[in-house]
Amino acid sequence: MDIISALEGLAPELEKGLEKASTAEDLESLRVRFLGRKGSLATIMGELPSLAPEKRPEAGKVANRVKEELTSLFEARKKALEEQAEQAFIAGFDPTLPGRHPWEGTRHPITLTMEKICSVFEKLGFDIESGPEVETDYYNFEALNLPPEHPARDMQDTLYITDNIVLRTQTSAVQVHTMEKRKPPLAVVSPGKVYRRDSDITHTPMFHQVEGLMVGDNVTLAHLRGVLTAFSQAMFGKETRVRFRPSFFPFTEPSAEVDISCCLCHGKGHVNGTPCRVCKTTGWLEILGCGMVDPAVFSCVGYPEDITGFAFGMGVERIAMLTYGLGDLRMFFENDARFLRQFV
Ligand code: 2NL
Repeated sequence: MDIISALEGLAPELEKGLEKASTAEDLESLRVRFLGRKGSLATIMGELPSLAPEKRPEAGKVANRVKEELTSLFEARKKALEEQAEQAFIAGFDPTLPGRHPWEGTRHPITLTMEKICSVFEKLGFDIESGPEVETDYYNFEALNLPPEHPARDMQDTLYITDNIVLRTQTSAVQVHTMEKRKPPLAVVSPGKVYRRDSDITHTPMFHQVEGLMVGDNVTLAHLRGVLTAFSQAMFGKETRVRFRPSFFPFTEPSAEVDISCCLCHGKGHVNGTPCRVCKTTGWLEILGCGMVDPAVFSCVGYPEDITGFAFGMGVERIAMLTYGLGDLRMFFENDARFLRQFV
């Protein structure tokens, strides 16, 4: 066969191949076969020197035209395949489907609990105050009636930064600052992070606390009971029973711990005949500590001798566990999104 008809045969042959090609890989292997360095066109062109010199220009022209033809056949098929793919995509695409929504995030259950506690006290007339997590020994201990040699300092395993500077072990220091700044009467709550040298399944070195303080002329134990009963029922439900049990804190006298009737067994100690796992059958749950502020604390901040007040403190993790019925403190600190997104 002569070179010219061999060249002319390439385009029809390619057309047949392209009809069967349906993927980019098919197209590429055809391109290599026809237009590649060792492809059909190149092979035929390799025969050119065997032609008589006067026939070569004619064959060269045909070769160039065929090359263009082959190229445009490729382009046309490529475009057709792309359009086909696009049609297939459009056919399988439902523009009325709702979009995929990214998770917006939720507030942490500890944050939610702290906000709930604070909002109850705000409605009772308390102001919210915050302060530094790094405190001097004076604000964290001494102003709260815990002098350097006081045995109660051993009760709190403190994280010291220097001999004189500590990570606060309770948020009471905020209230000492508040009393230095403001004259009575006042009512404040101080939510925030506190730190202790303690770490096991029921203790974390950092946890959250809300403390409160009300000071004025003739603030009595009756006010303490009224406010904390109202708080307990707003937090755990109107039916909640509240009891005050004598206790001891260095900064209050008298002192008490507040128990509420168990939110799982409603104070019965058992659920359907089985011992209650939340209150361990006692029917009661301790939720906070409180008392009448010791006059020594008032004298530290220069308040008049006859002023009275009450104070209280609670652990937010504990309140959150009771509110949401959780058994394991560590869940609050693992930041597993599957846990966290359940709280709104
Ligand atoms: C608890 C008990 C309590 C206070 C905190 C306080 C603050 C001032 C003066 C007097 Cl400025 N007292 N705070 C009083 C009694 C108890 O906390 O069990 N907390 C987790």
